[in-house]
Amino acid sequence: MLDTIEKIRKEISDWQAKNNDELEALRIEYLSKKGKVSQLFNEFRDVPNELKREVGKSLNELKNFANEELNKLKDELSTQDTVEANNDLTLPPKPIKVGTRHPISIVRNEIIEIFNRLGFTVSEGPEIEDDWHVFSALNFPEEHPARDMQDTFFIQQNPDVLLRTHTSSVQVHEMEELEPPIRTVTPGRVFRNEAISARAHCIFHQVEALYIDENVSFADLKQTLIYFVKELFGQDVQIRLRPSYFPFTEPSAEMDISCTICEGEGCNVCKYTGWLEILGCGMVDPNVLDSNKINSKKYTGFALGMGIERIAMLKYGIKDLRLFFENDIRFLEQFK
Ligand code: 2NL
Repeated sequence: MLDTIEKIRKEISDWQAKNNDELEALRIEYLSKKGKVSQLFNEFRDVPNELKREVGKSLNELKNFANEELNKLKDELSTQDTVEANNDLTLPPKPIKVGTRHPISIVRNEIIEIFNRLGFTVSEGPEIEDDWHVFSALNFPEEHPARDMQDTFFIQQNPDVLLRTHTSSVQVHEMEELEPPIRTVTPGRVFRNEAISARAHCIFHQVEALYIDENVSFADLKQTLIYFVKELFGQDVQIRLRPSYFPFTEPSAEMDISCTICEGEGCNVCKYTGWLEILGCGMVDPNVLDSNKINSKKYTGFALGMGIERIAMLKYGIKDLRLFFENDIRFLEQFK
């Protein structure tokens, strides 16, 4: 009996199968009810008692070995299958999972395109700046609170190296390099030393627009604003301007649009006022023009700036600004 077991074990180690049919034939020949291995189990009854232990053990090992070899061959055949399948150029391709645009990029691109249509060209500049481009050239007095360490990120060793707090610094570069007429739109990342919450982040995104030429008036600003919001939020949207203050514009205003959620009826998004604050704007302060060697007797200009996160929150009904920075695929996939 032990000899037969050894003989069959040798046969099994020589097993080969070119396809599943051959594999199945082997299984039937050895492991089916009437197969060679099962047959040995039947003969086990006649083994003398004193040998039963040893033979039984070998028999079990043989059966396990046969099953292992069978599985091994099965695995080999299935990898062969996939190799052959991959070589079949007529098969349809596996779909490639593509990403989606970030909502901030979508809104930024929409805003830029609207200003492009009005003849504004995109300008970009450094995120690491000096005091002149962020504050002094923009008419911020020496003691202005925005210069405070509390609001602005400075480099410890050198207070003249800081992260820009607004994209106006890029427009200072533009004024340095270009002669009017200047018509530029500036998207970019900005940095403020703020505690992170649902409504504020230390990193966020702005778009600013600047137009300098002879005879640019507040009426030009207003017409630009009306065109802009109607393109972005729809033709039915209303605007209102409230007087405001910025160091770099005079006069300055903040612009509200009629609430896109309740259309002015009053809801919790507009805090029952019917209006949503969208952007700040104004006529470029003559001091800013003169600081940048643009003759303020000859030229005037308007400028405006907005936070992209805020616009995206209103457009998509997003309640927590931190979602923009987490890059959770389940959030990002919703914007196509
Ligand atoms: C806001 C308000 C504003 C500007 C940005 C600007 C730039 C230059 C000269 C004058 Cl170079 N003004 N930019 C003007 C008014 C408002 O932004 O609330 N931004 C989020």
